Amino acid sequence: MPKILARCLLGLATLLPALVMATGVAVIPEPRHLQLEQGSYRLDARTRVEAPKDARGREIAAFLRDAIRAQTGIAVHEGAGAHAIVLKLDPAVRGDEAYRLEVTSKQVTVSASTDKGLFWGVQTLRQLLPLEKSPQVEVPAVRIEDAPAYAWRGVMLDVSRHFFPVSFVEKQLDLLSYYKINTFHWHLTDDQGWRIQIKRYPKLTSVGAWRTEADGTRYGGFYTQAQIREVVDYARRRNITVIPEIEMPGHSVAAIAAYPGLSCSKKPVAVTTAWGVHKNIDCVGDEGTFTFLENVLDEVLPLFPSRYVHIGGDETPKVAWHECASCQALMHKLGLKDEDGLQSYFIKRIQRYLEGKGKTLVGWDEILEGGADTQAVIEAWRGADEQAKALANGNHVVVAGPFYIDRALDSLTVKDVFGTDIANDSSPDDAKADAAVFAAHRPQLLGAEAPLWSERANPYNAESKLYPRVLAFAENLWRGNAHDGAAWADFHQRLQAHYPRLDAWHVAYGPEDHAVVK
Ligand code: TNX
Repeated sequence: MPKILARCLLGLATLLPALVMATGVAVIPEPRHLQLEQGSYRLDARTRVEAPKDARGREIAAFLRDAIRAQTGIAVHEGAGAHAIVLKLDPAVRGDEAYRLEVTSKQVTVSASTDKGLFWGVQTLRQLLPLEKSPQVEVPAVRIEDAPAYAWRGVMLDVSRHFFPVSFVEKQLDLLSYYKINTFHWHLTDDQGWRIQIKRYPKLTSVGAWRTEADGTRYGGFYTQAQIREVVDYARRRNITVIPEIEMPGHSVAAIAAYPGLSCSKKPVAVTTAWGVHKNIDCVGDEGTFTFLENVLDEVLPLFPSRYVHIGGDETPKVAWHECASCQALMHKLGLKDEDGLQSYFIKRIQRYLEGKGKTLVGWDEILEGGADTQAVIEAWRGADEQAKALANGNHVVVAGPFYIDRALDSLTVKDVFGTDIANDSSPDDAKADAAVFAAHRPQLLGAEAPLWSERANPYNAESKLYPRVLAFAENLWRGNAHDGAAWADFHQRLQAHYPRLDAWHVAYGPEDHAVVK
């Protein structure tokens, strides 16, 4: 049975709620307040888009006009007048990303106190437009007041284990932005490939971006700095901040393959094809390592306006440092008691360097080992204990662990992603102790990220892992409340209305989990 037909039958069987059926209003993430009104707005060639006259205002208006044209075929022009779509800055709409959207039979108004809010209002408006090519379409009359619960709503893409071309990345940015994801974490380096051009160290890409697979084929790729700039700007236009990740001191085999002097042994190695954790890491006892990394960061930072820079810091076995004379000498000189202390020294030194350039360091939760500076943002991936530790230490935290969308669809269901409440510890064991910490440190919780690690993901199957789970993730973070059964049923109904949109964009989304399809 064709997928579409199966879905229709399923939809009928479970009875779409009256709202979705009658009006076609199915916004994801669900707005905080949505009031359906009588009537509709007729959008046709007479429609004009009026926007703030500054550069960003015009850009947002142009984005909306392009989107309307792509979806309906209607060419709307810039300009004022009766029957317009008006985008306006209004300080009364409080909140960094908040917006108000009013659709009446006479006019559409998007108001916000920031460009960000205006843009999200536009994205909601796009979801209200019917998916039909026609010289005139009806937009249902609504009144929406909306704002997100969490400021950091991110998706991470690992482009090292498998490489993803710019066209793929940009298509995902379109989709993520449609669902109000505002952060794209770009995992640009790892053991199996270095993917960002660094002009001072050309071997990082001539050597580090390529590996020889078991069957003898050469696999790899990288982005030039011009391509990186293009993607960062593409994201900016869609309200998405791109955060680069340059892994250190672990997950660095590709860099060491290019420049063996980075390691403690200084021995030549190949870019690895083996997944997992590698013992060959950047040498902390060699000043040259810091010179190298600072020079790399000097080229990376100007490409990314983001305040945040991710330096990895995960899965760093310290045997190489244990066996290295200069590392041990440094450890004693600094009065550190073990290699965890050395790691902490390493991370703090890089952090100071970044802070000197006005940046905030982000690292995986292993950077807590040996002690982390409170100004670092911790990305918690190993569980509630680490999340609690980071919060108790005073750090800002981004939660990743429950949202590993590289996992198989039956081990992390759409419903799991939807239902995880990052502000509460759901692990059964020591939940009580952590719950108190979670509650006491709630303001330090910035939000969450869904990482797509790519050992088993590539441009051909990645969309089936990302979607529809990203839609559930986006709603979880935008709404930020604990989700009961009714909320899930409601989301699931709205989700059905999004498949035709994803189809229209040729998104190769995956199936829902068994529990839902049954
Ligand atoms: C652990 S999560 C890693 C990654 C792997 C992932 C999945 C994290 C910070 N490190 O290097 O890709 O597991 O295998």
